[in-house]
Amino acid sequence: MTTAEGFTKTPGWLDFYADPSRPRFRLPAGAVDAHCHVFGPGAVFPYSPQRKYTPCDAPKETLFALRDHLGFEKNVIVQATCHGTDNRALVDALKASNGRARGVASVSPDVTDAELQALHAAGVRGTRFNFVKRLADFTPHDVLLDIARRIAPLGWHIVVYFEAQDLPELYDFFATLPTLVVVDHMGRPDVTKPSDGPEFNLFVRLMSEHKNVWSKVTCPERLSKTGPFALNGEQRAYQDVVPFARRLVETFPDRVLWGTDWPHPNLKTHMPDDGLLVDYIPQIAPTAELQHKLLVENPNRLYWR
Ligand code: 0GY
Repeated sequence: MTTAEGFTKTPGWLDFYADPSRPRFRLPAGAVDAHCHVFGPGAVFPYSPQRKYTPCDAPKETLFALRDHLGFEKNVIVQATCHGTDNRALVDALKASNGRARGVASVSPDVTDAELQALHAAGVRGTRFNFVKRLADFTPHDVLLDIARRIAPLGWHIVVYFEAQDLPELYDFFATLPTLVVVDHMGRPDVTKPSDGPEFNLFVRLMSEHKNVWSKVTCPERLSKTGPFALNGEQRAYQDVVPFARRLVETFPDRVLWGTDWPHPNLKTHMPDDGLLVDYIPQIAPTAELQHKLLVENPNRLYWR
């Protein structure tokens, strides 16, 4: 479909779930959706000329309505690659949130101190480095380290997105980063492999050896091979991802975050019901104490201190 503004969605692009269910799991007061995005609208905030995909518009008003529908108090909005290092849509959403959203921006090496200060004033608390090859072009590590040194004095952290097979070559670079480091989607494990096997053990080792590394236990819908229902039809969502997320929540209860990933970019076959995603949480954080840390204490400590 071509929008009036001339942006044509990537073929096969799945729009976000139009009518999400109301979760049966009641989120604790103060819960934060700590990974979500805004896209455009393209007519107001054009997509980056360097983007690898063109999404549907997913504006702030829809995100805030979803927040209220699901029972979250606040959002952490993460700059997506389709907006490149133009953070205007993000900043617009942060300013409209009345303090109920913080942001993670993408910045280029030539960002000025004044621009960083303006982002901070709008509510940005981190920057994102993307190592997923289908989403971002390679940036030399020394350039990223320069950015890291620039944002460190602001108290920001670095969000990193990569796939599990690339962790061996990225491990030492991550270990040199001078800030807190937050990993998207558990470093995208291959969930057909064992959750206590060598691949995921390396990720657990990264978090064990480096106490500045946190993880989002997000995106079961992106990682799952079994899908939203277990193979026997039982209504327990994304069960093949549960052992991975639960291992992190139970091993590092003070360094995990959860978010919806709305509007779920680049899913090709299955668009999750966001209400069902919230109902997945008790499977990976089975006690009220773990749920409170995951959903309330940890994100508030990181983004609203
Ligand atoms: C996510 C996942 C994806 C996309 C992006 O910035 C992005 O474009 O993060 C993906 O395609 O796996 O977390 O939104």
